[in-house]
Amino acid sequence: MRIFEKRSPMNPISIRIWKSIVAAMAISGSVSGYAQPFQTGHTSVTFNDPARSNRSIATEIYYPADVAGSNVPVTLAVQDRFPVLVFGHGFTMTWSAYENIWAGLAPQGFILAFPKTEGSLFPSHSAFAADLAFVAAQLQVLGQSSTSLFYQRIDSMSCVMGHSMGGGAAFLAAQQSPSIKAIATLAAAETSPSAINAAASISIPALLLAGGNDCVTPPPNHQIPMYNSLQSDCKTYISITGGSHCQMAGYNFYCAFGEATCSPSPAISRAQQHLVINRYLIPWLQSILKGDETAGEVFDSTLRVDPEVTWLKNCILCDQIAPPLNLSAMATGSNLVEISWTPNIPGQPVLLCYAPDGLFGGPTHGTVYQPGMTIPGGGVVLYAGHGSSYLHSGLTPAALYRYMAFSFNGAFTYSPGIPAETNTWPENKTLTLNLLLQGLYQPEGTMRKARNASGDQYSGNIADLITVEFHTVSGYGTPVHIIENTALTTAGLAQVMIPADLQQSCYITVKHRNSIEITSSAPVSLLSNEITLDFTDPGNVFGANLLVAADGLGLIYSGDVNQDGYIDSADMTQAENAALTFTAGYLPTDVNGDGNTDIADMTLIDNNAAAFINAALP
Ligand SMILES: [Ca+2]
Ligand SMILES: [Ca+2]
Repeated sequence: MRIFEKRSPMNPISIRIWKSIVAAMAISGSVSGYAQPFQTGHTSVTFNDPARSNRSIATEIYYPADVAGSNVPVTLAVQDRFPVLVFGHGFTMTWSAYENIWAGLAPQGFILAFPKTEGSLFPSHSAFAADLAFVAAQLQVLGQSSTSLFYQRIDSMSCVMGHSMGGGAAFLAAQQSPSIKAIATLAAAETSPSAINAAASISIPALLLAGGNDCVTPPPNHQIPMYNSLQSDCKTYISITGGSHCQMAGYNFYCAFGEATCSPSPAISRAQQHLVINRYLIPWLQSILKGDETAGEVFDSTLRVDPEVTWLKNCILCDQIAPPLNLSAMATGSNLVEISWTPNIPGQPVLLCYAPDGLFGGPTHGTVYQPGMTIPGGGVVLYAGHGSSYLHSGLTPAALYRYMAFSFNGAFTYSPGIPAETNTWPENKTLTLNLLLQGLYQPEGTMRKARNASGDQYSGNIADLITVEFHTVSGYGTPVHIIENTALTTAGLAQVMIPADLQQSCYITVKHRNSIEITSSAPVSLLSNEITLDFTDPGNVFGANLLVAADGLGLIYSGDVNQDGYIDSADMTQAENAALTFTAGYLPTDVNGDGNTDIADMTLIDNNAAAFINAALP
């Protein structure tokens, strides 16, 4: 979504705010409100373009240094790489007219290159544009060259700039070169081929400065059509009230001569116009090329109250690079995590990364990331786009997954990250038990269905319910996992799902509402995803504590009505009391599960009590 803003007339409050801003700038001693940490270094380089018959492009370069001078080292005070600004001069003008530009920008941490070609009365706009693009590319090459002054000091963010004819040529250069990430022009002139037409295929961030009193390239015929033609998601047009064409630069005889023959004349001084230019150029370049949020905020807030300009724009710099909101990661399965977020502003794209080790770096400004790419410092890109959620699939069960999301703008400037993390669900393992209850037992390995007063207590082939417990070797007393209300079929089968993170070997215990508790003869390994245990084999039951039926199958003793681990007179008393009142229903005292507590149940209890049956546990 684009945000369109238009300047509204200044009200008294705005004027008051403006006066306080100007006062603050005066106190800080800096036009832009920024400290100027660097001196300006200078060097001259001649580039040769083999694609154009080794065309020679003499270029003056200005850069941040620790001491001012020619061929001094790039500043060692910081190790930063600096964005490159390639600047095209105006018609018949030389680079030397633009000291206001390099003296304003190099101390702020930018490298400026001024190609000196096409200074004649009959310049080729397209050749000049090719020179701008070529010099931008060659600065990148110098950044890779260990013998260069600029070795490892050139940032990947390149911007084309220019004044008048050079401004028009900057549009042509940006159209040709996808490696150029931004364009900023001063009183850009329509060129041949048309810069206005070129703008229609340019979508990088753009800043167009114009003079309100420019009679050489009047804004309605030059910069405003360029602004309207641009396809950029973030473009700004600023008209300096009373500013002129030639006052964008230092004094130049030819430019001044041309300007003197038309009207209106400038209504502000050259020095005043230079102040306004740097007021916006510096924070805009800091925001767009370096991702400086504070600078973006200064740009937006200054523009909003500045009585010395009028403007058009379709974006907010400071909000463009705030992180997305409400990032959440939620496991929706043992191998699935759903990550969702709210864009900081509607439609703003988001870069989502994950890092198995939890170490995240940050994306490089200007870089277009695709899923699968790694960001410097850590993090694999999962998603880059305008959506608001992502399903991360194919994951490891019961594992911690960590995420970081960044917003980015049309120049691929990235916000700080916002983190989220979650654990995937454990993967369930299956435990299949085979067991038979004495009270419900029928020959040939089957059981009756337990009944209540009116019929079967449970539907289908469920005979009754049991509880399955997992006890560790070191401490049988407290189960580490309990699964209650597990269905036991009439065939004696019970199946439970156990979490994948239950890895240690455990005694597996079965409890039933009126049977003796049993457990496995030894701890059972839980490493397999499919575990089976046959509790009809006395060899698998601790203490071989089963009643072996005539058919050879082991049955779990029934009759522990009060579940104290013994079948004795206490159980008998409960059954007897229930029987005396002819109690019907699904009750613990109904040991044979026929829905009534009566003499048949008491007989079962009596026989087991006589045999001193009790639980055998580790
Ligand atoms: Ca008992
Ligand atoms: Ca009964």
